[in-house]
Amino acid sequence: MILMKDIVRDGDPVLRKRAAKVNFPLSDEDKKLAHDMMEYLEVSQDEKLCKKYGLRAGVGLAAPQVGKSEQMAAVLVPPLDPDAEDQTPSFKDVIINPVIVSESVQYGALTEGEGCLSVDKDVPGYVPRHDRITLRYTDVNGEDHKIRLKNYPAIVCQHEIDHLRGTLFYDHINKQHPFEAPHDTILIG
Ligand code: N9Y
Ligand code: NI
Repeated sequence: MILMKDIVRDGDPVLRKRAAKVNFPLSDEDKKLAHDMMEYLEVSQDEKLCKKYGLRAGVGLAAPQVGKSEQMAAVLVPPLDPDAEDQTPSFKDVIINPVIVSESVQYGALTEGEGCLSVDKDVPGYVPRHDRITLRYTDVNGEDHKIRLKNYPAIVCQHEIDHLRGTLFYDHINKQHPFEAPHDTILIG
């Protein structure tokens, strides 16, 4: 099981490298990596298990964050309404070789800014991203997907894809005016 000690921290060059494309069919090692990354998210989102294992709850985890420079990330976005009957996640999959094939002109940013499991310090400020994206990726079974995402799930996937390109969330924050976003940025969450 992936624990906090396994998560690579800012300063490690692996977080600044471009990750390599993943080949199919997946090797047993890549299958295990995909499984372990999703397991981390599931365990971390269970309040009791999160405490028990001393984790930080997360909605995404990219392979470079566990020291593997490969284009793979697990995403587990909880349902929008925590009290709804249907507790199906808004988005759940391991995205492999993901590519954003189109993006809205409209920007979006999380009201609270962003954090990262690989960044221990708080870096306040808006992280302007595209509000809507069309994403192409392959899943662990080798099946191709082309999906549209908006708002929070779109923000999460862009944060993960950034990890695969060597970018960290604070790279996007305006250094002089952290809470100034490009004109017409909608605030999310
Ligand atoms: C994990 C990040 C990814 C998200 C950050 C902003 C958009 C994607 C992550 C650090 C601490 C908080 C945590 C988080 C959460 C939110 C809702 C429900 C449950 C991947 N990462 N977080 N960032 N947790 N948990 O670095 O999940 O937002 O690359
Ligand atoms: Ni991150």
